Amino acid sequence: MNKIFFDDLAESLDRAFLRSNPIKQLSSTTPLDLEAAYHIQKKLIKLRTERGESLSGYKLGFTSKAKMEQMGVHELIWGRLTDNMYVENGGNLNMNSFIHPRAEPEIAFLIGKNIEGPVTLDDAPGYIKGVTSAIEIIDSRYKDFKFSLEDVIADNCSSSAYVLGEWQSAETELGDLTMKLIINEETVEEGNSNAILGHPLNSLIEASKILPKYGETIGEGMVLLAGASSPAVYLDAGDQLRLECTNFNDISLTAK
Ligand code: OOG
Ligand code: MG
Repeated sequence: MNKIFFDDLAESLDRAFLRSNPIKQLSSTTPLDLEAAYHIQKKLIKLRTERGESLSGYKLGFTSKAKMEQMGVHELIWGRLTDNMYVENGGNLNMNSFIHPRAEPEIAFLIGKNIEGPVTLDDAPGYIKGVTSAIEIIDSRYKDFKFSLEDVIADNCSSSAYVLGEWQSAETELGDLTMKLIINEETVEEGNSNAILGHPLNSLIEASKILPKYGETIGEGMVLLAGASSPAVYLDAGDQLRLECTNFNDISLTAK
């Protein structure tokens, strides 16, 4: 693998992010494999941490059929979250900092103990300090929000912002929750939390198997996003966004 060449590709994705100006898919000119794609993602996040951001957690993507079908990618992917991506519940999303942002409903875990290897369903509660519903804002740095599996991994799985509800006890039931995404008082997507790998807890189990293989620890205090239960929805300036999820208080966000 030509690391210097792939580092340059990370820089072009970073520029697209900084200028809110999309680029052509990397795969349209460069053959990429998974190793190269995750290498580019790592470098992309390094560029951000060198500017002062810090790693705040991880996310899984394509953990539901609805998302796989919407984007035409059928494999589980993972990306990194930074503190700069966090937006407070009830806050504003500055649309100028994005290219073509979309919102999607998620479940989030607050990690209570370092995850450094596979965790079983029985052990999982010992690693979870809290759970909540969440809204993820994804934004592709590629034109028309189109990409291959490798492109989207390189682009940090379209991660761009996340809003968390109030953390609740790790014992809160996460299965079979109705998750309604409401924009300007109209329900635009309604999903069920079991669409996420059968049960959102399975996302934590999958993350515990995959991330340590890449040398990543899902550290105590970090956030893990389980992946969306229904397709993502484009946002426009002025949109009032709300997530209603069984067992959790509503979350809201205004696109400015
Ligand atoms: C990739 C990110 C997928 C999810 O929850 O499935 C994702 C994308 O759809 O652009 O975050
Ligand atoms: Mg997501």
